[in-house]
Amino acid sequence: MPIRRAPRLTEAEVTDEAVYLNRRAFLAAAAAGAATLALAGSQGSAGAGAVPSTRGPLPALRNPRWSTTEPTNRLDEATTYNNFYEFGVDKDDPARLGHLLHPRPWTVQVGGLVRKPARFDVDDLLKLAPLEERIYPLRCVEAWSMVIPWIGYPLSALLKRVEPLGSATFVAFTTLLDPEQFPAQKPQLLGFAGLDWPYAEGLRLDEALHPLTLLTFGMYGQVLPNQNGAPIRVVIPWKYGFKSAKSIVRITLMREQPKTAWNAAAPQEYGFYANVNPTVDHPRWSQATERRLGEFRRRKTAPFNGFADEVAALYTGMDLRRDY
Ligand SMILES: Nc1nc2c(c(=O)[nH]1)N[C@H]1C(S)=C(S)[C@@H](COP(=O)(O)O)O[C@H]1N2
Ligand SMILES: [Mo]
Repeated sequence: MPIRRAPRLTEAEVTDEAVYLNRRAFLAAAAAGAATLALAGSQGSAGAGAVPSTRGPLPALRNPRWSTTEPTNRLDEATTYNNFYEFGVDKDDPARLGHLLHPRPWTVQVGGLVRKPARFDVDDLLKLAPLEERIYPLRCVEAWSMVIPWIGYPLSALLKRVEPLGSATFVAFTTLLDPEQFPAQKPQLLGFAGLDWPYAEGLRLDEALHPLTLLTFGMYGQVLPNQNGAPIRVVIPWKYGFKSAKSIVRITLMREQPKTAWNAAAPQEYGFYANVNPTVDHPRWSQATERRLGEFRRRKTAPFNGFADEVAALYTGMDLRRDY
């Protein structure tokens, strides 16, 4: 019988543990007279030659075919309550430390099992296909949710450009690895023994090619804020939020199912598929309901986060209780 690695953490559990560890690290650093924890504001600007496209308007027409009609959350809700563990495990860490990330210049390498591997400058990627606005609910595995107007275009436009080989079955996404920009990637100071960096996520190729899967550059009519995954992320609205990797530097087409960050950390808590499913509970909490930010009463969680008509056919013949 194969030996299974014991679960090391859960997304909610690690929060408390990592905060504890961080405070301990802080006290140790303070005792040693190290002032290095004052990360905020310690870095200069990107300099005179910086491309000024890291903030400001990003116009796009709404695509109602692939949008929910639910009311959107406020911008400040979507930019101050975030999961982005590279900045820390508290919900306000990404907003507090997001300025450390420099989203320009930025290149994305697209390769693996493709006929035309390429490195793209993110400003060229922005022009690869027409930008659309998509209103999607974001359902975190922690059982909270919000509705966000994203801006981007289907990931399929980019994947088709590099011409996947017939042997490609999965797509892996890799987030930037740089402890200077992502303070929690510094193991000695703010790290926690949970996720292996860089953050990794993945999809089956047919999921990645689905028109709902959005290569995302903006939200609320603006360029993506750093805490939401600037300059480029994916959004997969029928899956739990952790599948939607932020600040991507590499997209790799593969034959085998890629190793993904949360699944590797706690496989029985975070499946590879991670389809929003109210009938499959997280081992330690129910997924039947969720807390929409700004609402008082919990609401029911919808199968595939409300997109069952669009995506259920991707999973015909699969046991979604086993392949959770
Ligand atoms: N690189 C990276 N991507 C990530 C995460 C992360 O910690 N690191 N957190 C995920 C989780 S758990 C969620 S719920 C969403 C949150 O996206 P938002 O902050 O834009 O709402 O980002 C996902 N993408
Ligand atoms: Mo999440």
